Amino acid sequence: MNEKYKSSTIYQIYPRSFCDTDGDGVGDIRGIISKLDYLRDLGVDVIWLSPVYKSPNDDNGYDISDYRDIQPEFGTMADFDELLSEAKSRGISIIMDLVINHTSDEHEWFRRALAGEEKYKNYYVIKKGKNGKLPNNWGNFFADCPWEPFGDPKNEEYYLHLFSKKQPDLNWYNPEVYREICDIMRFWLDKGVAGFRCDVINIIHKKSFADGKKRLALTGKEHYISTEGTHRILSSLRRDVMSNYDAFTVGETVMVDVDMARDLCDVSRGELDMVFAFEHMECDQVGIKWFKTKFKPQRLMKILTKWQTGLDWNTCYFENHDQPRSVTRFTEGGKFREIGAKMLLGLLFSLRGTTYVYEGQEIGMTNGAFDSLDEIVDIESHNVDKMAKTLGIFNPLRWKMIKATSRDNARTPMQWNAEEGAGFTSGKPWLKIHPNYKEVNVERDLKNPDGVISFFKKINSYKKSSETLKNGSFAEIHAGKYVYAFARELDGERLIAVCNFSTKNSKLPEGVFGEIVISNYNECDNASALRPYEYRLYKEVK
Ligand code: TEU
Repeated sequence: MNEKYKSSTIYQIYPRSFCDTDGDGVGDIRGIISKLDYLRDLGVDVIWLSPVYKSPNDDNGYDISDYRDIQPEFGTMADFDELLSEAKSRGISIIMDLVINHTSDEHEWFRRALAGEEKYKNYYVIKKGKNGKLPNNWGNFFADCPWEPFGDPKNEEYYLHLFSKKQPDLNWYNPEVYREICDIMRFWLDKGVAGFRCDVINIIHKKSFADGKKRLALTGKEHYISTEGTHRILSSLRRDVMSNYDAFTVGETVMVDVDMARDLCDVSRGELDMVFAFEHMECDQVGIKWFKTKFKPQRLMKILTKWQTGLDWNTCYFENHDQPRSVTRFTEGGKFREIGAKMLLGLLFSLRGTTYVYEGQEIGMTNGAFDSLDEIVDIESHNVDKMAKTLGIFNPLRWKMIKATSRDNARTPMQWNAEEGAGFTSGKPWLKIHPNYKEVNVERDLKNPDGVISFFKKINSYKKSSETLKNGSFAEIHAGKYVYAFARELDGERLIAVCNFSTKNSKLPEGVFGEIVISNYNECDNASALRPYEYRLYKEVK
């Protein structure tokens, strides 16, 4: 991978929620174009664009019905081309979301399969039921049954869908599928995109369809997580496609441990360039993500250290379109919202790896303010509610679970200013705008020299200019109940990052010293106490 991508600051845009220019309540490509100067000023090098392809929107674009066309709500291919060239002229590259575990059931391949064309039937995973029963006992990511009757129920055939029933899984045993996907990748790379974020990429190849070991969630996963078949496909994609372009891949790899992640992005194996792992996103859950427990900073620290020391190159992220907002999740918020958001950014940029931020994180946007399930759009949340109901869980508890964890928490429209519609839309927004937009918005934050954006720019440009922060080694110094400190070292230069996850002062741990080069408090002092949510970056003075 070209080194420039490794040290890029990558900004994820969820197009539906970013900026709407035609008043239909849904963000669009022209909206993104209108914010390119803003992104350049933040110091963004690469945009990861969540899906903009044609889609019936069962899963907000992660169900693609045409990989070579643009969703009309978002604009046209001409708009996309303009986005690419306008971004390029500002030094910004774009990576696309590559969703190839499944297509939409409205994709032409699936339609032709349903119409009886054998060729296309073989593009999908279609299995016979067993004596009136489903093909196997597997579970589904969206709290559904993963098998749906295919065509005439008399045939007792079912298609596999690990996500919604409008997202049939592709059959990666079929070389035609491989060829089609290679062509799709070349189509976008030839246009000039800088690569792909590969959706649930480590589950595409299923090594068997036998019953799985019974589990609370995702029974059967041992048959498809990071299989040898997936490894083979990934190295072929590199050889046949990626190696011909100046581009990179980042895989969304679910349920991986450090060893699996290492194999999936090992340079000598030549598969992915980097991976998103999830263990740190699970630090506040018991078993499954819907069972949240009180956030204990030390658990997060331990997991971060484990990955920083176990994997040579990490992706560093605290947010994306599937996760609750980090400032709500990892800080007390309220009066600590801004300082907490800055501390989390300080920590994020101090870690070793490529930094990924999600739209709104640069102003400390919070979880959505939803009052009931009626305000939630996300299919996963609705399915979970249904399943929990059938298990006899009462509504107050169901709603508590969904409110804390729903993916819509991160999908509320971007808050640009204090006007009605938050500067996101002049129409009716597709998802409720957080009522705090009057205080939490880009325009207001930009005016404040101590705003979150100003700190974002500071730490981002420091990282870009510091070889030590970019490439230095990582060593934990302290991981206490509230305070985390670690060193980054290169060619004799030593930087120490320290942060306090408490609403109270905490003692500065031993081994943290030097000259403060960045802090999220206005007046840096070298006192032995860290203030609430204080972050400091020290440079050792020789
Ligand atoms: O997500 C895959 C995934 O496993 C989870 O992060 C998912 O969001 C869910 O919470 C599982 O419980 C990717 C995309 O990021 C997500 O938006 C899509 O819905 C999904 O794949 C299917 O394409």
